[in-house]
Amino acid sequence: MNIRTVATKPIEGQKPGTSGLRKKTRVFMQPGYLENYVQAIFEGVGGVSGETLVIGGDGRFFNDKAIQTIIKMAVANGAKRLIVGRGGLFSTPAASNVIRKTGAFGGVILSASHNPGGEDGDFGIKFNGANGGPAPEGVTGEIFARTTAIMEYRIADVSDISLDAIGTTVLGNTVVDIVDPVEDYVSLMEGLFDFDRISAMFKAGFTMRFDAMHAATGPYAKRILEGILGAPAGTVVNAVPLPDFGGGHPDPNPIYAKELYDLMASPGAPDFGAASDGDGDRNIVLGRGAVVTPSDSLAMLAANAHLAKGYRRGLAGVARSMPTSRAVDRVAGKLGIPAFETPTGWKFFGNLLDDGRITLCGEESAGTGSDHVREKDGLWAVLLWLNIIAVRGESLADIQTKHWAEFGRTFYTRHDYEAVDAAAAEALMDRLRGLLPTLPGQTVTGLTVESADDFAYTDPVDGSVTRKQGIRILFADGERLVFRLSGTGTEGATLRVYIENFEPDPAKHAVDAQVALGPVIQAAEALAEIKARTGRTAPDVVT
Ligand code: VG1
Ligand code: CO
Repeated sequence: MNIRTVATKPIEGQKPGTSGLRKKTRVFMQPGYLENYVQAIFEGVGGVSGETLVIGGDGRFFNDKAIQTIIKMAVANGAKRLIVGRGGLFSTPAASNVIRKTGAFGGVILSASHNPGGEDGDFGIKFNGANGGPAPEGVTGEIFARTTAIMEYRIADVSDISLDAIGTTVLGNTVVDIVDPVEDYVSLMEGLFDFDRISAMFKAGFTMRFDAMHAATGPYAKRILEGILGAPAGTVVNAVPLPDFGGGHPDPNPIYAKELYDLMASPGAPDFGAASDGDGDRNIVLGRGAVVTPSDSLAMLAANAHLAKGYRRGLAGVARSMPTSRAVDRVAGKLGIPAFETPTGWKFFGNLLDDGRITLCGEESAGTGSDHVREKDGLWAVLLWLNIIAVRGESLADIQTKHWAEFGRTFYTRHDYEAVDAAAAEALMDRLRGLLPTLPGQTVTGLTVESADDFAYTDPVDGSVTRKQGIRILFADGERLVFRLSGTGTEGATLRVYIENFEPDPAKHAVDAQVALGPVIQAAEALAEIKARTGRTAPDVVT
């Protein structure tokens, strides 16, 4: 077998963001671009010679071609064993599980998550380490450093291997195993949840719709919900992963999963609705006539997790990303367990999970997970919800109303301004940063600022410090505003404004969040001058 060393040169713009490297698919398809980054990964993680790697992605356009290239490069870089999901598919949480279960050195996961796919869409790649989680900052920094100095990459001259049949191929010194991507994940879920109780609930007539959005979760949801738990055929819709996600945008938000939201608000709504994103790590859950924010979902899961067999002993602690609402903190307070606040991005939960300090964690962006893997896990969250509903015998709407009555309601919304001029967005953030010292004590559209800072995080396990993670403004009456720029967008900049207010009085809970948060939304505009500085009159996406 011939191994080629190909001369190359550093390519600009390969700095990893919140979740690996994300670019337009056509950028990744440029000759040598993917190869450059993959070589930088292999070197940045200290070499893969003699190691086992898990490889798979969400099935989007270019997934199959990229996997062939990565296999050939892993062979050329001396990998001992490659575990590849059949068809090149792995949901992100399933890949995390396989890395952990097989004791692999790490994995290469191909996905741009909830971003649209296709030749004109987005593509992404990231490295997960031996714990199954996204590489921490130190490692992504090393990888980036390699991209700025790389002069050559290595690739084996072998023909493509078939990804469609389960089996083993030997390429030089490397064993390539094509495996069923669903099997191990199913047994993990069986160990965590009371499948008999959930199937009894379906048998008794409980109805649900799961929208897989033509993305990675389809085969997992079909096998577990319909195949094992006995939900009627047709419960899982859009279950076949497609390279362009059926032309849709695999983001389970009210805009892109509108059909599901409309169904759940209609008279013919099933008992429960759920959807996941492109790579299967996000989830959204809906009740008949009830919308649940991801922040509230995290809080309610924390309050009820002990009802499922895998969490019967209770939780060691919980964590949320800084912009996630503080609803879960109130649950932790009542349970007497620690609550951690981390920067945005799942990699920051890794040390807390590995060290046993937390059991459950989540983000406002529709991500919830636990110590069972090192990624957020969409289907896991749906199964935990089903388990809780089966045990409590109550509707999601009732569980939510009771939760708010017990803990108070944290009204929450996120306003996104997408594809904003990057310089204008940076200038807006810089100006806010400059204002920070002057804000405490000031009154903004009737709200008094209590404190204001640019969030910095010191990892309690390894002491590493991460700065500039978002502008955080707390007001005297429990309102909070957070401003940050997205690290996953591929066009211009995306400004995210996170808006929240706590309301203890149950008599004031049955109000639309946009209405309840009106004054805080006004304060955001007054402080950041979003309209004037971005030229936008309204957010592109409201969640
Ligand atoms: C967004 C979310 C963040 C999430 C990240 C990856 O990042 O806000 O919470 O961790 O996407 O999600 P940003 O930087 O655009 O705000 V996904 O489902 O990659 O895996
Ligand atoms: Co995702």
